[in-house]
Amino acid sequence: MSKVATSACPLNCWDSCGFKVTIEDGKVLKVDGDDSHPITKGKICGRGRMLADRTNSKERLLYPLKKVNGKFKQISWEQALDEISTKLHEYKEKFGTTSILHSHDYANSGLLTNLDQRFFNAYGGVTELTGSICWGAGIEAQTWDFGDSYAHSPTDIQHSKNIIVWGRNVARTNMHLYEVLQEAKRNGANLYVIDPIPNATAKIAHKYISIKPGMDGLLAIGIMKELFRLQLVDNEFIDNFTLGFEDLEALLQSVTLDQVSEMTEIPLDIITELAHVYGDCPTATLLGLGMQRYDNGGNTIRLIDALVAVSGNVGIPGGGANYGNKQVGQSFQFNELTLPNMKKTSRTFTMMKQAEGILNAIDPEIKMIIVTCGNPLTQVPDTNVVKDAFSSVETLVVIEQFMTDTAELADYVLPTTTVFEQEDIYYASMYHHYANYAPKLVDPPGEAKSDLWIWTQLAKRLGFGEVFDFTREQFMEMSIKDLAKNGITLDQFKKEFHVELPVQGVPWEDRKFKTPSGKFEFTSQLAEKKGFNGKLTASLPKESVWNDKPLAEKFPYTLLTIHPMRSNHSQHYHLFPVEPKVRVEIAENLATNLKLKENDYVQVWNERGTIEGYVKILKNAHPNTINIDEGIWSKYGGVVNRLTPSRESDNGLGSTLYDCLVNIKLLS
Ligand SMILES: Nc1nc2c(c(=O)[nH]1)N[C@H]1C(S)=C(S)[C@@H](COP(=O)(O)OP(=O)(O)OC[C@H]3O[C@@H](n4cnc5c(=O)[nH]c(N)nc54)[C@H](O)[C@@H]3O)O[C@H]1N2
Ligand SMILES: Nc1nc2c(c(=O)[nH]1)N[C@H]1C(S)=C(S)[C@@H](COP(=O)(O)OP(=O)(O)OC[C@H]3O[C@@H](n4cnc5c(=O)[nH]c(N)nc54)[C@H](O)[C@@H]3O)O[C@H]1N2
Ligand code: SF4
Ligand SMILES: [Mo]
Repeated sequence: MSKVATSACPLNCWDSCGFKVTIEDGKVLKVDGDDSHPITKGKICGRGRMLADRTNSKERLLYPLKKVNGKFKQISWEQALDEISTKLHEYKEKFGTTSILHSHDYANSGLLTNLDQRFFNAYGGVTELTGSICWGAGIEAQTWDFGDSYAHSPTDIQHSKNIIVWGRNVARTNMHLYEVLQEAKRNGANLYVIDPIPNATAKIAHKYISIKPGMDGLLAIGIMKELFRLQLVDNEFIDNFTLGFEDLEALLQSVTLDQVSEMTEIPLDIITELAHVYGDCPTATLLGLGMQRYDNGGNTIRLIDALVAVSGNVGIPGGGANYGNKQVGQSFQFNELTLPNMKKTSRTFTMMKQAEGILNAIDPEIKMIIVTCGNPLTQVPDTNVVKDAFSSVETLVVIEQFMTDTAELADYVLPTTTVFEQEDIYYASMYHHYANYAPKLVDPPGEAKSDLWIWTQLAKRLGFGEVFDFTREQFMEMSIKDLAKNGITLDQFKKEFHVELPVQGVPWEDRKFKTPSGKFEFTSQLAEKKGFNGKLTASLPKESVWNDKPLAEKFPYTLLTIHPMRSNHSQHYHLFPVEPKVRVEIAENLATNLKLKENDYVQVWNERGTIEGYVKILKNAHPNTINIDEGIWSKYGGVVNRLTPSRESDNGLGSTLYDCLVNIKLLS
């Protein structure tokens, strides 16, 4: 007899879907959408469905493994935990706790996943990662401008007259927004897509605007110039609720419209048209993460924020500079969960430069790395250096479900559970404001254990077992404690499975911003306090003809490495029925100029590395642009991050993954 249970998607994604999971004989048979979820409404993507295959896969890690003479050998949990805790104890005694690096990303959006931080804090504080490869620059940009990064609720978009999807690959990465866009179109809204690649969302847009990668800030400058010329700005908002307008004005005067058009490679009339669109409020701007993965990424998002502000689209229904929605995560009690006060010492490396951090660390050197919820060997830029770094330490421990590129390098691999094998509450601070409860549905295979069980066992052996002397239920209670004043309880989560969090649907409606001045800041006081120049600039990508001509002559094409359709980063490729291949997607002008045909085998390279793959011609993609989807494992020929730079963006310790010049040639 099969039964259907309610669950939730744990993947790092905009949508945070509700699931219905069919279970038979203690096994997950299939994963479908939960019709009753108010936002995701019964629809899920293939990555969500494939979580059944991930859970049942024969390739699951089932036992603790230890590398002996270069080969993995199965060991007992007892041995693994004893040996790892002994090392943690010895390293602490000899070199101090910061000789341990905790390398992680956000592969699981469960609240209790954060308990890894609780472990490392109680241990005394380790070397931690700061910043974010994912969205760091944009979050910092919005923090400088508004005081935080808040988005409008998904339903608010039905108030928009115009919608600009700016560097977000909605149909692929944020599927429920795609449906909302179609509905808004049916209700009469006009849809514009600005992107170097004419993605599936561009196909349903009234207008697709092809832009040279990394030039969006300049485009925003051009649109603002036209808004002022056409007198379509909101003077009341500028006069009463903003700071630093004179600096913005001076910047707008320093660039001509012809320069904007020439450098963004967008015709003048389109810039004017976009000014009319922004002036015709309410216009919603839906920002993606693509255009902030450049050296000038933070400034880009700030210029678009400024455009949204001067056009009067801040704090009104149907408007907004919608990027992250940090109000969602702010609903939970992370301090109680992670106990930052227990940390006695700490050191930080940035996520981007973790490899350099490891290789250059002195006093103490990094002796041990523990990896959770991340696969740095495929996902962190400049893979060749990452590999050197992760190979250089005495002890590498990876907590994983599968033998990933990172796990392959490990000294100890500890098998962990999937979403259906443990209870948790899931949320995403990206799009909607519902958190989802997922109970434990099946037993884990082999000896796989939850991450929490592993921390609990290690904590006991290290003498701080009491810090983990709570049940999952108690930890969940702890994380939602503050929501009690809104009448939200764990019982409600367990009964209803998705709970609406008390956040604002139209942020900044009261025109009270969380910046130091309380205003929207064109010139950021917070930035200045942190030692940056708080003014907006007309900065350009680093790997560009303007900033590095010799490099641009040697490597004339921009390489994007956007998120794959059917995999969440590196998590699904190995489950595809047909083995994945590296697809090198090229703009048509490259095919013509270099005489490349569909399926030709090519090499793409720069000074950091090289990759080979099969040509796919991208019709209407911006000239001189190449894309190779990120996430493919090295065994399938992938790891495109061998080519990407590990520089940090202009603010927020974000990434510069797409600020990457390459060359390409036909092989054989
Ligand atoms: N299928 C799938 N969905 C996912 C994920 C996944 O791996 N697979 N990952 C999830 C995660 S962690 C994240 S962070 C989100 C990311 O979600 P998105 O922000 O939608 O995804 P990205 O792949 O980062 O790229 C977004 C778009 O930016 C465009 N772009 C690149 N450079 C520029 C530029 O200079 N200017 C402009 N205007 N556009 C540019 C790309 O062409 C692409 O269409 O997706 C989430 N959803
Ligand atoms: N070139 C390029 N690189 C990129 C990007 C890009 O656009 N281009 N995007 C960047 C972005 S936006 C992001 S968010 C990062 C994502 O980077 P990662 O989060 O490192 O990527 P994932 O492939 O999701 O790998 C996470 C690993 O965590 C494991 N895992 C899943 N659930 C759990 C769990 O509950 N416990 C434990 N211990 N492990 C678990 C999975 O098996 C998987 O191997 O990649 C970044 N890298
Ligand atoms: S990956 Fe995203 S869209 Fe797909 S099921 Fe999970 S939350 Fe939903
Ligand atoms: Mo991400």
